[in-house]
Amino acid sequence: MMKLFKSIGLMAAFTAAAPAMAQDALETIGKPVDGLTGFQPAVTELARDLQWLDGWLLVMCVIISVFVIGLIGVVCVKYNRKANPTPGTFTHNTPIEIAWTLIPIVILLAIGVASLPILFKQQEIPEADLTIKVTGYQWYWGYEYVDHEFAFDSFMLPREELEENGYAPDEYLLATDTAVIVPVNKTVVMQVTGADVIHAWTIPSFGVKQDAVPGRLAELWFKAEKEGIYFGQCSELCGKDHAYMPITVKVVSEEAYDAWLKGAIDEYAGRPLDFDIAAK
Ligand SMILES: [Cu+2]
Repeated sequence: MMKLFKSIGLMAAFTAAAPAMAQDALETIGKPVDGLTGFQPAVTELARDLQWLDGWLLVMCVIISVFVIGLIGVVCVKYNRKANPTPGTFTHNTPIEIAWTLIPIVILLAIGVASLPILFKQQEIPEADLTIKVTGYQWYWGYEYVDHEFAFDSFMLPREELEENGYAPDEYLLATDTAVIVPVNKTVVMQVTGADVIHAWTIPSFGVKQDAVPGRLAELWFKAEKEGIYFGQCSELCGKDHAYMPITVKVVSEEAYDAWLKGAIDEYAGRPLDFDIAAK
């Protein structure tokens, strides 16, 4: 009974505010924070993988850099004109040549073995629970929930409209009037294209970024594991308002998603919800 009341309440709340859903209890997770460096929190397996890969590559870079700088130091000290007045005249050293051929091969293998499976995981698109087509325009994003045949556009909110839409003042340049709403722990496939010039769709916390190229339909996928609000920004220079076409994604519970979907279908005119996304 409690559950019924809860879902009726949720439905009412989400239906009333379908186009610009209020924040409710959703936590803002994926956004840039002043003064911080590093990655935004990872909420998908893809993002965790690529952040791990970044760490692994950093380890390799540090080892190589320390080694090379150390060698330069040794040469400067030991083989300067004062310390070594008569330079050697030999041109070959077989052991060293074997070493500087084999060691880079091992390094490249260590990088390749670590990175290729991660790349393939991103590029091999799994079966979708939900498919959304996103189109980049100068200068906003259009979203089409292809399973439900409705679509809406998403524009950046001006500073003075942030508060009424439930966003904090520092979310200017990130928050949009409509958000992409997706259910938590579901595989979402985004079909990405551009209408005029090349844009790029990204959500850093999901570990996804894809160029939106006119005339091509690229795909990316993610499975967000944490409810919350996530932001991204167009990531391919696309003209004068490139900086003003951000991306807002809200990852919500399945009940909240279903409730939003009903409202959104009414609002944006599509066929009625005639299937259960959980059963798909
Ligand atoms: Cu752009």
